[in-house]
Amino acid sequence: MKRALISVSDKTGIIDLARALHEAGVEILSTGGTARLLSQSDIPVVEVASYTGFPEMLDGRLKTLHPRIHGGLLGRPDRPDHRTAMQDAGIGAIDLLVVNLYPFERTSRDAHASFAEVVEQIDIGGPAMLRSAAKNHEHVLPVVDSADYEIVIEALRNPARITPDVRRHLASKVFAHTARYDGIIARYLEGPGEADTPESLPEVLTLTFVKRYAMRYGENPHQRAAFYETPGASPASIAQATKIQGKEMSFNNVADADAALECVRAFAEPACVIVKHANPCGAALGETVAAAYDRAYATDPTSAFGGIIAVNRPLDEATAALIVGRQFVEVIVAPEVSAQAARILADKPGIRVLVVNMSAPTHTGLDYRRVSGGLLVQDRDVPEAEVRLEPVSRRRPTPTETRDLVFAWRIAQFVKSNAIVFARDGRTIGIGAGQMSRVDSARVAVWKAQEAGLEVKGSVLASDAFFPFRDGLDSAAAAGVTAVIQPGGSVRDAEVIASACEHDIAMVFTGRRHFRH
Ligand code: 93A
Repeated sequence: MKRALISVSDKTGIIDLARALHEAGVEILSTGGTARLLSQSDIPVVEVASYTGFPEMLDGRLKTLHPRIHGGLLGRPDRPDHRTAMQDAGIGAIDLLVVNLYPFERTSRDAHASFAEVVEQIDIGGPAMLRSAAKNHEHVLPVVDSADYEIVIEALRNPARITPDVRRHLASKVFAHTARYDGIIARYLEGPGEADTPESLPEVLTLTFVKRYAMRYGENPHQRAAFYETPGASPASIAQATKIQGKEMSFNNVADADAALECVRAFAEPACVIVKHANPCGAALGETVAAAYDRAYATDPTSAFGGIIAVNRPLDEATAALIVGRQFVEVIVAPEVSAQAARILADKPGIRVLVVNMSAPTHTGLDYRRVSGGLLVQDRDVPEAEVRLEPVSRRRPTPTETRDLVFAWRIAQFVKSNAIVFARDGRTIGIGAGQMSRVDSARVAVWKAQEAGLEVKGSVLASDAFFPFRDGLDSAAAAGVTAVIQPGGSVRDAEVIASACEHDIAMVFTGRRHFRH
């Protein structure tokens, strides 16, 4: 190793590496800020500007984009024609490249940074050099991660350690890194609102997800698993949640916490949603978070055991005390946790507590489901900002019924199909999930309400899809339901509406279906 180029924004560990290189007789080329730091540490460096004879200019946008640099990274010393061309042009080979990039991601998340400031953090020269070196990895060692400085120091002692596999690994890391970097920039520039039409979905889909952490196992212990993050994911997403205490998140924990988070953030009022096996098993609004939790829990205390609890207001002392005093809980999700609540939870160190920014816009974009040999892609089913309520029955819902209908509808969206939700006074009374027939879901919901000692009579009902026949409405009437919300759109809507009118049920159509599988 004769010549190295070092250009880093994050200067962690760089002095030790540069010193080791210098002591091994390696010439160090470096850009402005990095060169200054190394010189101050008495490590001799040659500034790239003096090496190329071309000054850094345009506010640093042009530092290393020069043939003497890229020729040195791309030229193949094993090829006589390359050697001659390089000699003729006065280009010397560079054997090691150490680069990390402008902190675009951090800056883009900084609420105080202007658009121009964020754009200025798009690194051009760094990725260009990294890609040149990684392409030519047989001859140039490309290092983008400070965790790999140790490999370089090892190589100085024992060059045989740098096997072709190590070189390929480092090159692969570079391309994964620059792909992620570009993905974050693309996301940022695209902005939050994606107005994709089915035709505008891409012909070829290349997805870049970055491993956030490995999990002990997947849905079941024999399945391997890891959590991958979308580059530039919304701060409101489960991927950006901060765990303030608790055991490792499991695969099912993440999936259920995501469902609970998405459901609870659909409400403007203080709300609590308890999720078990991907379905809400209780949900409620309340004057306070504690009241909302207490009422949500009452829907189905048996299922709430070992569940995931999400609230959309700061978790306070009263709620934390109520939860830990009463039930086993896997995960709590909240926008904030008060100091007193944190102290109470700390007594149960196993409980995973996630803090998520719930005021940031919910993420739209696409939804993916793997099927054998392919991928199903669709828009995410984002909750309606305003639920359309088209009255279709003779009797119109009262204001109280309307409030409960909208509440039940928002919950039904997050219940696996077929979904039936009974609700009253801003709380779920019974939830029927995941049955193959709508009538069975309704039966399950009635039965669960009875189990919990809650009165179905006088409640409202939400159905995630239309009633295909009037029998569904007839049995709702028999259970004592006073109002119904459903999408409408069945060929037998007239019969279903007739049933509602006969039973004096107030029925509204939303015009939108919420299947969830
Ligand atoms: O603005 S740039 O895209 N133009 C360049 O030519 C260039 N070359 C290296 N940024 C460029 N760099 C980046 O500068 C590196 O990727 C590194 O992050 C940073 C190091 O600058 P300094 O040594 O002045 O602190």
